[in-house]
Amino acid sequence: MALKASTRAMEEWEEYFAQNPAPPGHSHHCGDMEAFCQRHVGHHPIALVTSGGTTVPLERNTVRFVDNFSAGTRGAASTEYFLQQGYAVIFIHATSPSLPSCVTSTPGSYWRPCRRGRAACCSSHHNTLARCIPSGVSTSRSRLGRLLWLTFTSLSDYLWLLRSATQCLQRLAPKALLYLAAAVSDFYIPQDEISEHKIQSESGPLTVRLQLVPKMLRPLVSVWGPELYVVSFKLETDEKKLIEKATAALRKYKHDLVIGNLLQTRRDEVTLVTERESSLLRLTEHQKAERIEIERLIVEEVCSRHRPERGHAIPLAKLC
Ligand code: 9Z3
Repeated sequence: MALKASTRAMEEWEEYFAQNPAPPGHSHHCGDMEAFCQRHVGHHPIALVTSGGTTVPLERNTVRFVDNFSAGTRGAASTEYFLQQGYAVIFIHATSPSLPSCVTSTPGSYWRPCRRGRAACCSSHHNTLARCIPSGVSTSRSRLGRLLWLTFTSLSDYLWLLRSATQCLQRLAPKALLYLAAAVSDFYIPQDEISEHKIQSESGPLTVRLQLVPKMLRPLVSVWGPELYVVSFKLETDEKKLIEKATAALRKYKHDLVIGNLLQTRRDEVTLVTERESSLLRLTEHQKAERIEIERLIVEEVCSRHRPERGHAIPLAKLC
């Protein structure tokens, strides 16, 4: 019997990956993630933490780009608290092209102090200065051995890493979770519309038409990592929209938890939205005086809900 060729139309997210090639060094990053997961399987639960804002280039030889706001604090601080909770962490974070590169002749990675009394992680391997992470970070060997950090700049770099990391962690389910704190662009310029060279100002004011990025949470939950515990963040600036939008995201993508936050108050309070309830997590005045970070409360809450030692219950909706 002759095999019938597949006539299935490509999903939008598949087209995105077909049109936007993997960034240089991607297979190397995949190898790092595979090795990291192999090392920790059976010993530690693993969290993937994404952090920082993606950029969308306006030119292929990029001089200008559109950025998503994020200082990277949520992801960096949360990483530290996941480590404290005994998780191994793949920390995927934005690197700013404006930061100086951190070149060291010493192989491997190390910690060193940087601005604002915080500590920065540097890696000769990735040759970049990473985002700051909270002071008090342990330099103990065991903790560093539980951290793998990889960097991205553009939206496309981020999505390639996200997909590969999710597929890698799926093999460790239910002992792995995704904690998606990166601020990811909803808009981009497709490859066939992007200017090759620097856009010239002689032609007058610039009009840019950005297309919608396919919603990647959909394949992430249903195809790449169906058995993973998935936490996404919803960022709004209008208080009236927050819960409604967070609930809508949860219903649409059928993952485990949406953490809603307002740009203005994100350091002090967040709302946890699940299928069953929504609950406010807010720092008390006493906690603020004690300099307790909201990320500590968030991560403790996420870990108690994930409960990797028992395996989290997969919502029925995910299995349908
Ligand atoms: C967040 O909401 C993060 O909590 C923040 C953290 C970016 C506000 P900072 O880095 O701030 O500490 O300065 N991330 C937003 C994730 C995101 O882009 N979500 C999408 C959306 O809101 C849906 S997946 O539409």
